[in-house]
Parts: sequence; C-alpha cells; structure tokens
Amino acid sequence: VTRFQIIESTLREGEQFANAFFSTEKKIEIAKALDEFGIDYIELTSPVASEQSRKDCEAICKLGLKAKILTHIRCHMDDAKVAVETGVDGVDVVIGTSQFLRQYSHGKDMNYIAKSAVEVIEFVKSKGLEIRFSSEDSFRSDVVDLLNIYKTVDKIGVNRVGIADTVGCANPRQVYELVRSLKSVVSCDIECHFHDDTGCAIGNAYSALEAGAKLIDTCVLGIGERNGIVPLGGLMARMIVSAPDYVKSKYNLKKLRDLETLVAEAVEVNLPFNNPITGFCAFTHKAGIHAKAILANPSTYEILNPADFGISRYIHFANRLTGWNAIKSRVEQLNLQLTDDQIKEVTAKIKQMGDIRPLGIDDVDSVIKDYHAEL
Ligand code: HCA
Ligand code: CU
Repeated sequence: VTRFQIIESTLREGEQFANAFFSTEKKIEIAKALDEFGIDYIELTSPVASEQSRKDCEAICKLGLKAKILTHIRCHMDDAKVAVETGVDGVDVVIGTSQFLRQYSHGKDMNYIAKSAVEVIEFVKSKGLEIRFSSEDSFRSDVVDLLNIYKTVDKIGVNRVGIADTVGCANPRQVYELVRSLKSVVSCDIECHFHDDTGCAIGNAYSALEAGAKLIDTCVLGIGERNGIVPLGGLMARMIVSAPDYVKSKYNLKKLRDLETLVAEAVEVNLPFNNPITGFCAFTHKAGIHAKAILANPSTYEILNPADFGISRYIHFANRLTGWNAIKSRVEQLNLQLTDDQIKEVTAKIKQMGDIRPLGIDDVDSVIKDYHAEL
C-alpha cells in the first residue's frame, strides 16, 4: 500500500455525531483546516437536509480550496437536481442495499435501485461533475446483487464506487475479500467507509487499501453516527508506518493536533487520552527499562516519531517504576553534577517514596536537590 486518498467527512458524517452542531463560520474554519492539512476531498452534508445546509455548501464551494468539494445525497433525482446547483466538484450518491434497509428504510428492490442509480449518475455526469455510487450496509447485502449493481454503474462510467460498513460489523478479512471481488468486476476507483462499532475501523481501512481500494472516508477524531468512523489521525498513524514517504510528503502532519483540537472544541469533547499521536500519553515513556532505551535510541520503543507531528516525547520519571537512567537525564536537566553511583542512590530514595504515594515532578526534584545539597 503506497498511494491512497482521503475523503474527509467531518462536515457530513461528522455532523451526524451526537454532539455536532457546526455554524457556518465553524464549517468554513474546519474546511480550511482540512484543506491546509492536505485532504483530497471534503464531503459536505446534503443540500436537501436543510436550507442552511444548502447555503453552507455553496459558501464552502466558493472558498476556492485546493481540496475538491463533494456533497452526499440519496440516490434520487430530487436530491441530485439540488446538489448539482451548489457549485460542488462532485456528488457522492448512496442507497441502502441490505435486506434491512430495503425492508425498513426505503422499501425498494434491486431493479428499482439500479434504475434510479443509472438515472442519477447520468444526470450528474451530464453536468460535468464527479460521481460516486455507493451501497449502504454493503456487508449485510447480497454479494451477487451488490456486484451486479456495481457492474452496471461502472459501465455508465462513475468515477468511484463505494462500499460502506454502515453498522460496523465487518472484519478485516471480510473487507479484503469484498474489495477483491469488487475490484475484479469494476474498472473505476474503490472508496470505503467504515464505522467503528466493533473497533475495526482503522484495521478495515488498511485491509481495504491492501486489497486495492484507493480512497478511505475519515472524520477528524472519528466522529460520526453512533461511535463514528475511521479517525483521520488514527489512519495517519497507521499509514505513516506503512507508507512513510508518501504520507510525510502529502499531508501537513504538524497541523494534526490543531485540526483535532478545533473539531474537539467544536463538538465539545476532549481529545481521547489514548488517541493515536495526540493523546496526552501517546509519547510518554514510563517504565525504567523503557526510559533507558528511549534515551539511548527512541526507535527502541516508538514506531511513530513525535517530531513528524510537531510533538515531543516525554520521559515519565516521577514514579516507582523509574530507573536511574531516567533520573540521570533529569539531573542533567537540572544542571546538577552527580556520579552514576550517586544517581543510583538517589533513584533508590525516589522509588521508596514512590511506593508510598504518587509522585509529582516537584517531589523528585526536591529529593535530587536535597541529596545534592547534602553532599
Ligand atoms: C448513513 C450513510 C453512510 C454513507 C456512507 C457512504 C453509511 O448511514 O448515514 O456514503 O459511503 O455509513 O452507510 O454514512
Ligand atoms: Cu456512515
């Protein structure tokens, strides 16, 4: 896996997150931040969702961003007619194909789905716009039905077809197999959309890319319907390991933390403590054995380099698991002169104290300073 593209859906799927309410100004701020980050496509809420949604879509199209702007609609001419007038570069069309959705959501059969897909696709293409056709709940749809509809739309000439794990039920092996099968019947690009209900979203995205998909839908912090979809930052973490040169040259990784903070504030959540890359402890090393090796060579216990993201690593030395190498580096930071034997002695004192209660940096510093003063 080397080259891949991102369809950033914070301003569409992300609006379906429980806490999300984006004002026009906030949407514009987020769209600009995504663009600066180097996102390929920005997907916006359907213009038929509400009057303001339509106006916001038009406003974002007028910003002249480098990213292509897409909007997301049901597979219906009423929606398509409004979408093509907004100024977007392309339209993402989706329709439910699983038995559940056909029965409990729109109530249409596969023939009807194929017919309306062809009509909508031809109409959007006639306006010179990009078009993607996607099935909703792809992993609980009949695979023969699915491949047939994709073959049909590929023949008319869509830019992309999408598969969506709408309920988050898929696992990486199933994803690999479905993308492979799809790849054998269409010639256009493949886009994938994964919900994270069972914690497989990033793994599934990776598996899809390995199988030959080209585009992944993300949201900043993984927000979205229920517990959301593939998080942009987590996907960056995964992909910088797999395709370092591509990821570093294409994305403005040092902007990730600001982008996440912007969205976190907008939807009133904290950055998750264990978030890849930006979680508060993502580059904190604690055990003495880890700290020693990290000080000698960070790669020993780090697969990601925090500097790539403009973040610093931290050696957590104020605890009972600490070791004398970590304390030595603190002694040096404090500009004090102690021999290795003296540092080992002071480390023993710190560990004793750490057995009794949690320590702060101040506690450790005063043990070191008192020890030094008594010499
Ligand atoms: C939804 C729709 C969708 C669409 C995905 C796509 C999904 O149920 O809200 O267009 O690729 O998860 O199926 O977000
Ligand atoms: Cu979704």
